[in-house]
Amino acid sequence: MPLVVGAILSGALALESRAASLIGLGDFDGGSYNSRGLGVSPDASVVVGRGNSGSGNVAFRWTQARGLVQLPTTTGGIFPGQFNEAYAVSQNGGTVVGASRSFLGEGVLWTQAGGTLVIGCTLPPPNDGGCIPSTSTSPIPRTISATGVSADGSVVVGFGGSVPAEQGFRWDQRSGSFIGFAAQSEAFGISASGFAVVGWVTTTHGREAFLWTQATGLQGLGDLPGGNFSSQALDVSADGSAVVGVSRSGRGDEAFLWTQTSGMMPLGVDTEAHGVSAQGVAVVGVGDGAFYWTQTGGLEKLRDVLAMQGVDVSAWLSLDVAYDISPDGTAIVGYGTRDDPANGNPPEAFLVRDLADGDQDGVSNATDNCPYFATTVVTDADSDGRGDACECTDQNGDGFNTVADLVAINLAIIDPLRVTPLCDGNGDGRCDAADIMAATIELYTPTSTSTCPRNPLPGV
Ligand SMILES: [Ca+2]
Ligand SMILES: [Ca+2]
Ligand SMILES: [Ca+2]
Ligand SMILES: [Ca+2]
Repeated sequence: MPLVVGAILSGALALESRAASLIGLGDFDGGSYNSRGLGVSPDASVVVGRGNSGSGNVAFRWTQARGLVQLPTTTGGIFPGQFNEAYAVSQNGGTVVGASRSFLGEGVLWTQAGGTLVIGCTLPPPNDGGCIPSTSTSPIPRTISATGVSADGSVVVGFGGSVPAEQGFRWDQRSGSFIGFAAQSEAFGISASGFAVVGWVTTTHGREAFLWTQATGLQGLGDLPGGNFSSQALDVSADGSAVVGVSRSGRGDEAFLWTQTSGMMPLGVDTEAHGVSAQGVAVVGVGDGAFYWTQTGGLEKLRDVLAMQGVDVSAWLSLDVAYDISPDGTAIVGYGTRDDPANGNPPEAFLVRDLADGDQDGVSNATDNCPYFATTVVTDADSDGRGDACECTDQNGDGFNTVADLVAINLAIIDPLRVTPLCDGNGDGRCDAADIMAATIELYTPTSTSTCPRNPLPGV
């Protein structure tokens, strides 16, 4: 009998979500103790950011197995005052982007296979250290920060040049296409498929947050009512539908959440939003410490949310800033203050994992087969692990990816009234011929490669 009971228990446990946890990522030996987590991969297995070693400020890539690993600098060494930071990481954790500012100042793209690729320096080959040559009318400036990367690692956004002549850019390695946004602009975020980019541009009013897509071009997002005109977008959701950042209102600077349907919404006085999960369900940033915002819960202290979920937060005096949240809303990174008076209560990078019900739909993480879309529907007609409600390219809505969907997508291209949220199978925000290709790949290699706003990442 005990064996039977044990079997039932382990079966039940397998269906339960793992409890939320809060992990300190430590710092390198030597130097001051000061690290921060700036970006997290969708499955929370890789965190990137910066720490401090005996040689100075260094960029890191963290995994559970290897801990903090220092990323190479563009100069090979580190010298006092040098600035190295890793900002974002691709879906499989293999591509990291950031800045490594020597006296020249270069953007960096680190890949596990290809090593370090320096973006934007201007020395001619062969002394260019692997610099990306300028291939368009808008030359890649020398001083660059690479701030965001698409899920497959192929499209990089950031900004180059120095104030006040900085310029935001989007660089597509596949096509070589380099787009420089308006003069005096910066780009900070990119959607999973790379079709949407956010940042800010300088207008006659002042700084204005923008959303750029291949279909619509540059769209100003306005600003919060009251106060001076000022807004900056700092992140876009993986599906491209929600933008967050900071704007000036009549009450001061406030974090905002923007969506096409609701426009720009203030989240609280003296806050700044740095990250947003798919479809704008959860927003993280900094206010009076790291905050966590949801439609239902409003603005909350991240530390309180974790404590409510039973996480032991006693080793931390405070969680100070949250910089990124995973598309499914279950992982958050940033830095906090350790309760360690003997060592001066140092700041340290943290990773929150397995936050309960990341997409806030009442379905536990373990049983949620549409983790990027809030729905209580969990039927999965074709048993591929992806729920019917987020079965991208299932344009006819029967839960299966079949030839009938190729026909249905064709009809939707001709008659836009027929377009469903599942038509956009390549996740570029449009229902067109490219989605027939995505549907065909899904049909013949059924590994859930298609993407759409309800499931913006392939293969999951
Ligand atoms: Ca869900
Ligand atoms: Ca399915
Ligand atoms: Ca179908
Ligand atoms: Ca599409």
